[in-house]
Amino acid sequence: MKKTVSMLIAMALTIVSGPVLAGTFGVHAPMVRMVPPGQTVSAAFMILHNHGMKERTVIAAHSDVADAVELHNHIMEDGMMKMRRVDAIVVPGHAEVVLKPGGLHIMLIGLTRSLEVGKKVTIELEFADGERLSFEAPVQMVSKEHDHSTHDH
Ligand SMILES: [Cu+2]
Repeated sequence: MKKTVSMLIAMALTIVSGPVLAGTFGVHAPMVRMVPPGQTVSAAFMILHNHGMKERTVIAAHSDVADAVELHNHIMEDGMMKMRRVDAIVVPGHAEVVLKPGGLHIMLIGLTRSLEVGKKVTIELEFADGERLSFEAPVQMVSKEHDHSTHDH
């Protein structure tokens, strides 16, 4: 019992003093959509996992692979799926938000280099509290048809 209590205290101390992002926020299975040479836009997908209790808000994303990087979502409008820029992606405490084709995604506009399968793209997430989280996302084939799958199910 005493051991458990001290362990809990140690854990609590780690959470408070340690790097917040590394400890409580994870990016899983990041990927960037492969696009043929000449195409100027692509998108990045991933799972954002908030292991902490506090809500985390992604307000921007950055990458040197594109001139502009925007947070996007797909919404239904007049019976049509449309892509829209969003100001933020909120990840509630102890929750996951999935960025996937047909849903939330990170839009890469004005590609500065070709995206060949297997290449890695560095992406940085910027949070509302000013923190930043950088990670590498491999370029992968993501089928276009998949874009509508979330809608059909
Ligand atoms: Cu988009």
